[in-house]
Amino acid sequence: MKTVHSEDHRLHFPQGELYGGELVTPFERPSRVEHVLNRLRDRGFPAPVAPDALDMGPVRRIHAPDFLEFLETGWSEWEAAGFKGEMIAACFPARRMHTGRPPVNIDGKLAYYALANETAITGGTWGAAQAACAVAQSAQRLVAGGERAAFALCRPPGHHATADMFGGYCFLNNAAVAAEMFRLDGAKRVAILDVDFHHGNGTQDIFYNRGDVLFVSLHGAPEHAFPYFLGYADETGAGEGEGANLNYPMPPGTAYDRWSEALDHGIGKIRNFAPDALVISLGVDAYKDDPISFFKLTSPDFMDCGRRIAALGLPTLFCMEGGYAIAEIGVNAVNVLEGFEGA
Ligand code: OKP
Ligand code: ZN
Repeated sequence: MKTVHSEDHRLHFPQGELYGGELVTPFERPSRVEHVLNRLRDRGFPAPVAPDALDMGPVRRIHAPDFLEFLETGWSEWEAAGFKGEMIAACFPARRMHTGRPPVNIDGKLAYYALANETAITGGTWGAAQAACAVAQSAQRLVAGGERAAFALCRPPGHHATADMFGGYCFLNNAAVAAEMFRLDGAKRVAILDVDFHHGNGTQDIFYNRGDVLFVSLHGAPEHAFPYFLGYADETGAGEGEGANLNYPMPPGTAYDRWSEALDHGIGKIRNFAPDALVISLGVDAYKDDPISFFKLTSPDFMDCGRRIAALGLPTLFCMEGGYAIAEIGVNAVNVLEGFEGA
């Protein structure tokens, strides 16, 4: 399996993440990628290839023009306003305050487009987000061109990003853009399976009204886990998309016995949906020692997960999402790929 990777992910590395009332070094950091690259090399995977230039066409089908403009120009507006720190939202259009009008003031704009305030924007963020999306696009083209599977080593991740909000470490929804590209390439139906510990609220929201893209997510129950307000089992899609959204929220302490039951159930739904392509939002933060998550998967479990995904027999694009047990992220992510290939 080929990997697509860009060193431009390094452009995004804020100094601070607001966590427990402290500014800490972000959990989502560049060294995550180094560990994955090292493991790929150690396990004999082909050397990663660089992506082609980002095609904004499919990005514009997923994200709103004003949001893209904010990502592109926000940092210079922030600097021009005289702010000295990184862009961290300090307020939100919360319940009963949202009238859908983006402010002109950059501090207000930041609040408008943010869905959480752990995620800072820096001068390099837009470049890195574009590179991550280009990585997903190039890997999608490999699969659309006939490869059985490809690995998009995206950083920053994407599944929390909605059409017009960033947060949860995400800016552009890489997996959603890739899924849309499969549709543009002629796939009648596409399935997205999100195995990241966190609910893929952005991906869910983007495709919620569409029947051509099935979204299946396994995640920490929203009562207990970020993003807290979405990811319940009764969110099943709307309109044309009714029945094409499937959430498997699971409680603290969930181990592979229960998690894999949900996985098999979701895989069965994907099989019935009969998609022409499969996108995996590959987060490995369901790992037992992940510092910000509460599932109990072991490293061998990830290999088994890859095996079960392979049994679908679909052209498959893996898009990297989360995973914050830095030393183990390489083993866990590559185990999914090896399980897939060995099946
Ligand atoms: C990104 B991905 C608030 C915690 C916020 C953000 C987690 C983002 C995870 N107290 N944590 O899905 O791995
Ligand atoms: Zn996650």
